[in-house]
Amino acid sequence: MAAQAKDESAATPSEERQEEEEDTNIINAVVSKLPTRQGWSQSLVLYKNYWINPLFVQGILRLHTTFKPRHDDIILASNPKCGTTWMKALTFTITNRSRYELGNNDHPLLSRHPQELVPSLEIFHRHKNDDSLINSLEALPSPRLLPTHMPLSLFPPLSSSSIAASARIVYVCREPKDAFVSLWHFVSKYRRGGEHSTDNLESALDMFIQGFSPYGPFWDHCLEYWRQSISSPDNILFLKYEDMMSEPVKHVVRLATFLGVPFSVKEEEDGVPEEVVRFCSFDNLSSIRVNKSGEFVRVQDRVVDKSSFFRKGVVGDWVNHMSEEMGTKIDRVMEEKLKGSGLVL
Ligand code: PAP
Repeated sequence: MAAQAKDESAATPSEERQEEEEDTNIINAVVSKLPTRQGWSQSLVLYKNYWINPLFVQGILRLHTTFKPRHDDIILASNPKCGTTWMKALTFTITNRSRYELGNNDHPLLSRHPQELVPSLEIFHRHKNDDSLINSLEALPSPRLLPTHMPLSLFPPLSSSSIAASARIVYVCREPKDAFVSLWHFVSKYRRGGEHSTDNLESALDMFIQGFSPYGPFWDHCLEYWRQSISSPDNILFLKYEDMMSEPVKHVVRLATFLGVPFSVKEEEDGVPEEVVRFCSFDNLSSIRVNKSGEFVRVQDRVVDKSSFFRKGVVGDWVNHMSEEMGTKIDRVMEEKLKGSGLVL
C-alpha cells in the first residue's frame, strides 16, 4: 500500500517539467534583481556579498535544489587563479594512484586536460534540463573530486547539515598580487565572448582592491574558509600556493593523509610522493600535448586556449607587471581586511 501511495504521489514527466520551469523562473527573477556591475570582461552581479557571473549565481541556486552530496565528497575550493588546475591534477593523481599507476602511458592526465578530467561544480550553471551534465556528476565514482570557486557561505544548506559540514574541503589560497596578475592575464586572453575590455591593468587593480573581481572580495573568500579551517581542521585543509611550491613533497603527503589515502611506508621509500610532485609539476603538465593546444568554450561563449591555464606558474611574478606602488595598494587592503584573523597572505 505504502509503495502504491508513493507511486501515486510521484510527479509525472510533465509535472516535473513544469516544476523545473517554475524553478528556472524563480531563479531568473532572483538574479535579475541583483545589483550589476561591468568589468573583468563580463557583467558581475552582487549576490550575498560576492561578485559573481550571473550564470554562476543561477548555477549556485540550482545546486541548492539539484545537488545530491555524498558523505565522502572532496571539495576543491579556491579563489580564481590560485592553483585549481594544479590541485585537480594532484588530487586526481593521489586518489587514483592504485588504479592508474604513475609512469604508465594510460594515465588519464596524459590524454585529458585537468579542467576536463575533474569537472567543476560550476557546470550546474547550465539549465536543469541539461541532464547529461547533472548525470555526469552523479556518475562519478566515490570519492568525487568537486572543484569550485564558490564561497563557503554559498554552499547549499541541506536540512540540518550542509555540504560544507559533511564533505572534506581542500582550500588553496594564493598571494593576492600574484593571483591578481594571473587573473588579469587570463581575462585578457579571452578570444571571444568578452563584453568589456580589461586591457588596463591599473583599472583592473582598482576594481580588485574595491573587492570587485570574479568571486570577490578576494579577502572575504579566503577568510571564510580560513575561519572554518580553524574551527573544523578535520573538515578543511587550508593550503597556500607558495607553501606548496616551496615544499611540494611535504604538502603532497599532507594532502594524501587528509584525503584518507595516506602513502604507505613502502610508497614513501619508493619515492611515490616525489613522483606525484614531478608528474603534476607545472613543467610536466604544461608540456603534455593535450594541455598545449585546443580551446575550451566556456560560459557566454567565451573561448580560452587550454594552454592559458598554464601561464608561468611561479611565485612573485607580480613584480614583472606592477610597480611597487601598485603592489603596496593590494598589500594595504589585505592587511586591513585580514587584521586580527591570524591569516597572512
Ligand atoms: P582557474 O581559477 O581558472 O581554475 P587556476 O588553475 O586556479 O585557474 O590558476 C592558474 C594559475 O596556476 C596560473 O598561474 P600564473 O598565471 O601565475 O602562471 C598557472 O600557471 C598556475 N598553474 C597551473 N598549473 C600549475 C602547476 N602544475 N603548478 C604550479 N602552478 C600551476
